[in-house]
Amino acid sequence: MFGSMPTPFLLRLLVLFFLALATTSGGQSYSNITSDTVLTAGGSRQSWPSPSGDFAFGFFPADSNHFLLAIWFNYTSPKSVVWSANRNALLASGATVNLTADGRLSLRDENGTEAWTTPGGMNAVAASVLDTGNLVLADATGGILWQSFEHPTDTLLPGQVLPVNSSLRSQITVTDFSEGRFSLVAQNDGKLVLCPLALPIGNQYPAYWSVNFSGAGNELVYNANGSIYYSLGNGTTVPIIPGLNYPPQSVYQRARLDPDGVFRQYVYPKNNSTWNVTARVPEDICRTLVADNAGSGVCGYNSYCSSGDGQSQINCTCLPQYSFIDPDYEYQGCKPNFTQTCDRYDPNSFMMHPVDDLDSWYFDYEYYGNVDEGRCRDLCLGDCFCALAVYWDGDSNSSSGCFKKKLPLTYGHSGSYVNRLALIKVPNNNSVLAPFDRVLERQRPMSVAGRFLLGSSGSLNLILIGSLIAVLAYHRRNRAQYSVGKRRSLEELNLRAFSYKELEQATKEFKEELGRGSFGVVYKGELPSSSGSAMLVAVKRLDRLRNVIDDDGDKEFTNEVRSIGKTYHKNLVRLIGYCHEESQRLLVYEYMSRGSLQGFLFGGERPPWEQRASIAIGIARGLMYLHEECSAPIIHCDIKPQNVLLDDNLTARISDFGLAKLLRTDQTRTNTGIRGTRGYVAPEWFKSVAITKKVDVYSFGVMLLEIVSCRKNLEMEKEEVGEAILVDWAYDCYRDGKLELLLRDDEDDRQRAERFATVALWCIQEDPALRPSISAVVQMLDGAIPVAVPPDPSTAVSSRQ
Ligand SMILES: *[C@@H]1O[C@H](CO)[C@@H](O)[C@H](O)[C@H]1NC(C)=O
Ligand SMILES: *[C@@H]1O[C@H](CO)[C@@H](O)[C@H](O)[C@H]1NC(C)=O
Ligand SMILES: *[C@@H]1O[C@H](CO)[C@@H](O)[C@H](O)[C@H]1NC(C)=O
Ligand SMILES: *[C@@H]1O[C@H](CO)[C@@H](O)[C@H](O)[C@H]1NC(C)=O
Ligand SMILES: *[C@@H]1O[C@H](CO)[C@@H](O)[C@H](O)[C@H]1NC(C)=O
Ligand SMILES: *[C@@H]1O[C@H](CO)[C@@H](O)[C@H](O)[C@H]1NC(C)=O
Ligand SMILES: *[C@@H]1O[C@H](CO)[C@@H](O)[C@H](O)[C@H]1NC(C)=O
Ligand SMILES: *[C@@H]1O[C@H](CO)[C@@H](O)[C@H](O)[C@H]1NC(C)=O
Ligand SMILES: *[C@@H]1O[C@H](CO)[C@@H](O)[C@H](O)[C@H]1NC(C)=O
Ligand SMILES: *[C@@H]1O[C@H](CO)[C@@H](O)[C@H](O)[C@H]1NC(C)=O
Ligand SMILES: *[C@@H]1O[C@H](CO)[C@@H](O)[C@H](O)[C@H]1NC(C)=O
Ligand SMILES: CC(=O)N[C@H]1CO[C@H](CO)[C@@H](O)[C@@H]1O
Repeated sequence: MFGSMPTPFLLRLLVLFFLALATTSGGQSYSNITSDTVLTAGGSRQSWPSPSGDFAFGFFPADSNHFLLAIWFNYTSPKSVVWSANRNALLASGATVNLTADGRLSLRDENGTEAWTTPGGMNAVAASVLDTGNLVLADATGGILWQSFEHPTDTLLPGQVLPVNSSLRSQITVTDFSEGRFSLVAQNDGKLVLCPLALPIGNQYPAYWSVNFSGAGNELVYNANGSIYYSLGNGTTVPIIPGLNYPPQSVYQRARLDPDGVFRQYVYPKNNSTWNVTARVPEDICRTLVADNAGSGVCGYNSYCSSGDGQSQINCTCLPQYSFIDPDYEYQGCKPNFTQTCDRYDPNSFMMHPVDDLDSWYFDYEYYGNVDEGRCRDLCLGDCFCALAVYWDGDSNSSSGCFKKKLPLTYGHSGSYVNRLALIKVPNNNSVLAPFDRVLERQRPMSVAGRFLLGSSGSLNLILIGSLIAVLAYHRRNRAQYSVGKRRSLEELNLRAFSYKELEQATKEFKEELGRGSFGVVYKGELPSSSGSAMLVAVKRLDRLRNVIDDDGDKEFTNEVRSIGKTYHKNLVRLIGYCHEESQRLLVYEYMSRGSLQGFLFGGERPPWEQRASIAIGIARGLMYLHEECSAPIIHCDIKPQNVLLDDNLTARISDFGLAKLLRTDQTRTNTGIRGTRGYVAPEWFKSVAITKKVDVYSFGVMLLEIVSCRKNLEMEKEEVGEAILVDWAYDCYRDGKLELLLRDDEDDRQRAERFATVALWCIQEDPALRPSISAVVQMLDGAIPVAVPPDPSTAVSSRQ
């Protein structure tokens, strides 16, 4: 806030401010937006101009139906946003902004819920956007109470200052305004740093560029003549960007921390041209941003960075035969579109694709000196772990060398300065792709996605979310292939297509919420039926699918609904119908009166063993149907008690299957379901091994332990350290012959309870090859086949690998 700023800063700001005001707008008072004016997104009055019209403030169309409350250059082409209030949560048309009676600028969504506001207690009487691009709130005497210049997003304008403890944050991609991966921070210790951030948490990695002066009162200043400098508290200035070769009045200018982590200054001559880059920091981010254990680099994994002429954003390119996981979010990296496994590895199926001047940092695992290029190529080709070799010629100072590298590739960079030859392993013909694709049709393992993410350290959530996205992106493609030539209409499957209106009525305008999952909110509804009695339903509103709304997404939705609709089993929640209208996507399911297994197990008293046992078997049967019996096998990917519902008869019904494929990149930032799922996730998500149906077996095993013990898989408040993690404790109990600690009072059927616990220990083997298939699980639970003594889940390794 203004009042808390150090005095010299306040003075400087005021001086800059009044100078700018005097030169551009003749010192008038700011009276444009008063308390009786309302701007409406999509309405007739959406924005206000600055006096000269150079800037506008109001609702900026961020995409076809979403708006950003923003300030932008209104004469440039394209119009460039310089500040925004709601970059992480765009609003739909009908949103409003006005100056409230108590003097706040208040942004409300289309339902009138406040989405953003300036602080209360200021009693501003007017707001105005100035010709500097600054939005100010003023009191009756013209005194400034609040200004957007003090709350920058990713852009600085002439006259603007970045004081201690403030920062710029880049947007995530050129087209997506939400908070991205880089920050320019004027640190409290006096340094000015550019840092990468670990998404989605946003914690700061080490700086890749910095101005190292300690001391108080340092700040970054953008002078009206176009120079940008770091002003030290003792009066010294450290130049960062020198200034323009243009008369300042003839150009628009701005400096922005771009999505690729480069702080660039742009000018736009007013005689209508384009934004040109005049200076940038750092000079070449592909060479500068390197740090061990700090993410993938500017570009994502398995991708490489090149800076081009410096005018545009840096360029990320996938390795040959690799493709972007999501072309709209290139930073998420690339996946190989082939597999390489050590199981029956055949070097003759591969070749080495040479790319000049390409290298990557880290993940070297073998080095050979004094070898020639041919030898380097053969060393990688013969090694089933090797994804890439980097070779360089010797010279008078050093000998030639060869590095073997494994996936994922990090900090890939390319440019004439590199002087190394990358040899990339790719399939040499269709011999690898063809059988693989056939396998995909039958069982769809997700090996590629799993292997490109190595979860050595760092944020578990990040990796988890990343892998999920990778898997789903991959999965999605397979589904598309799968359904070619199977064009059947949804109606043929007895699925009912509802209109949005019908569902709105059925749910009484989405009044009663039944729960929230990773895909959206579930509401209770009541459908009129021909017999006169009403039928209860659960209506799931898929609200996290913003990006899916395009042609591709439409087809995808239809495909997924079709595949879900084809499933029919007494242990699955049945899909009754769907709604697919404009941007609305809803699914209508049978209503499950007894809620979720989560509530059943942990909601109160320990339920009787008999009920729990039949629920466990029911879930296993439902899963067996998904994996092995339905026409298009489905890996659930998110088996957990919240996703198992119970009907009137306490029959277990698996829900949310088949939905994983609809999940898209929006999830990276908005998903909260993932976190809750953590304890159920199989370890191979974090390793470079294939992701198969066995991930569901693992999750089922964790849940089975919860069912037999009636406790959650993580109980951090447990006094005994050894008991906090159920899967570890369960094995300890088993090994020590003390399963009664786990099973407690289930005396009457102790033998069966112990068998269930033992089956669970097989399911949670870290090595997926040791886990039984779900059909074997069903047989063991039924007592049809004996259960062997399980090895320690965390140490055993199968002999097959
Ligand atoms: C805003 O105020 C200025 C100065 O009072 C005036 O010239 C301009 O027309 C006003 N803009 C609008 C949209 O009323
Ligand atoms: C911005 O420019 C457009 C023309 O490109 C114009 O229609 C609109 O009125 C301007 N907005 C403001 C707030 O002046
Ligand atoms: C501003 O908008 C809010 C919500 O739309 C409304 O309650 C309030 O009365 C408006 N303020 C003025 C001064 O019109
Ligand atoms: C506004 O209300 C409608 C109807 O209840 C709802 O669909 C929509 O999601 C709400 N909008 C926001 C931004 O909450
Ligand atoms: C910056 O933030 C730190 C920690 O919050 C605080 O101790 C310090 O006083 C702040 N410095 C300034 C100049 O506001
Ligand atoms: C600033 O200090 C960091 C280490 O603290 C160093 O890596 C960096 O090169 C320094 N930057 C400059 C411009 O001296
Ligand atoms: C201000 O501080 C910087 C770094 O501490 C130093 O290099 C510079 O000489 C100082 N300037 C003055 C005028 O004392
Ligand atoms: C711009 O202004 C700054 C500070 O007044 C000054 O140091 C710099 O030399 C000026 N640059 C140009 C190109 O005029
Ligand atoms: C902007 O860049 C383009 C291409 O790099 C160049 O042709 C043009 O002259 C530049 N314009 C200005 C005003 O510098
Ligand atoms: C990006 O790099 C690729 C490969 O080096 C090149 O084909 C492409 O033209 C580059 N694109 C741009 C915009 O520089
Ligand atoms: C594999 O990637 C290449 C691009 O490197 C692409 O041309 C090819 O079509 C892809 N193959 C498959 C099966 O997706
Ligand atoms: C010199 C020139 O062509 N100026 C035009 C630039 O564009 C704005 C609006 O886009 C026009 O109003 C100017 O006349």
